[in-house]
Amino acid sequence: MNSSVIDLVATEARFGAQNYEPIGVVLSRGEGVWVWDTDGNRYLDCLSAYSAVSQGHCHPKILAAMVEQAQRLTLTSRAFHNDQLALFYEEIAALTGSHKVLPMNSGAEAVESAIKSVRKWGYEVKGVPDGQAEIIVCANNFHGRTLGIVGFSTDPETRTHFGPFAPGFKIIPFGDAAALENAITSNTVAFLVEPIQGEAGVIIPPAGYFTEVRELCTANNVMLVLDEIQTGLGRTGKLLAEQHEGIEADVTLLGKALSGGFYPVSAVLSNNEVLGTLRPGQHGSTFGGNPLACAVARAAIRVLVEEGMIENAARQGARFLEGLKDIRANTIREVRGRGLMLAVELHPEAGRARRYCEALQGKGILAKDTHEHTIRIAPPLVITSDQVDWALERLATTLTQDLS
Ligand code: IF1
Repeated sequence: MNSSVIDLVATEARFGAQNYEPIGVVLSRGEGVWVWDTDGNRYLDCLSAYSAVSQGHCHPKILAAMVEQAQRLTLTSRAFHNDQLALFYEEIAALTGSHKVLPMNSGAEAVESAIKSVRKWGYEVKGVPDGQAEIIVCANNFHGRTLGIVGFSTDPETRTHFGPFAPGFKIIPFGDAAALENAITSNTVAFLVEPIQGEAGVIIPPAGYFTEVRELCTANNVMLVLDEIQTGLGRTGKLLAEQHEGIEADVTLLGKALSGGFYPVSAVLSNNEVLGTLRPGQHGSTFGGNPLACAVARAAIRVLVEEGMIENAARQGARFLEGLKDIRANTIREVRGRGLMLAVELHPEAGRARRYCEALQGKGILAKDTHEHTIRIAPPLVITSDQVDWALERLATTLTQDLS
């Protein structure tokens, strides 16, 4: 790194809360699957900002939509109507088969809004006694960083010394339908779960799990809330990860790629019952549903569908997964994935996954480790076969090294 870049890193260290430990690269430009650092070195982005840049960096059509809207009207608050919100509602509802939409900003805000909505539905429609609503979640979940959400996290890193926490949540193992059945009571209002656990290391549940989950939720009048903030919008090779399971959630959460990485946009999508319980003044957000967010999200959804990114994710994801499975390396314990949501889990004795990510950086690939021994691989959904092969070559070289 040159001196000015070192100054940037030093300034971050001096002024910034140190809640991240970034890989040693300072990025200054992005286009498609590629990003460049301040020295002009090019990297293939295998993180996509945790699946928020699924459409590729700086997608020109999303940029154009953002610029056009930003020059006209950015924020009005929901005290007044604007000419983008209804169009966003219509397009996202048609795409996902939803009846009601609640626009928010961050993924965590969508999760918190869903928790509030299903509790309200529980009290006012299901008839759960006030203050006794229970929501079931899974161990090793990741749904965001707010106090309410980390209160039901099982990861000490995300919850230690942030208490006290809100009650009303039960934790069960992921992938175990019997555990869900045993946890449901007459006060259960919802089961909140990721279709594939991302942060936990791309954990895919057993075949048939979500079919049983859907049946149990329906039979017990429990709302199935699928957090598709990371798995949704093409990441797993289908528009929504639930489609791999042949089920439909009662409430679906979207974020990240909903804006193609240009702007924080999230949404709670539901049937009429759940979001229909909200009345004026009972929930809100300064920026939620603003015209700039809606214009960006409309463009992000449009290019995702019109440019065949979802089908490409399925095709290139299968190629990537097969290529990773073909790598013969003693360091690899397991390769997992669906679409372009992939992970390489290393044997503990191979050393920290971060060391391999640092070695990959030297070969022109940016990837992120999770939970010590797993390397996440999630490139933008616009990746080509040649780029997948280019990445596989470098991954094979790196993973056959012993960096313990
Ligand atoms: C960080 C993790 C990924 C999410 C799911 C809700 C949210 C996220 C399934 C909240 C956000 C981000 C948060 C970011 C890193 C990243 C992450 F490592 F933290 F867990 F992707 F796996 N549901 N995930 O994955 O959305 O409020 O962030 O918009 O906090 O370090 P958000």
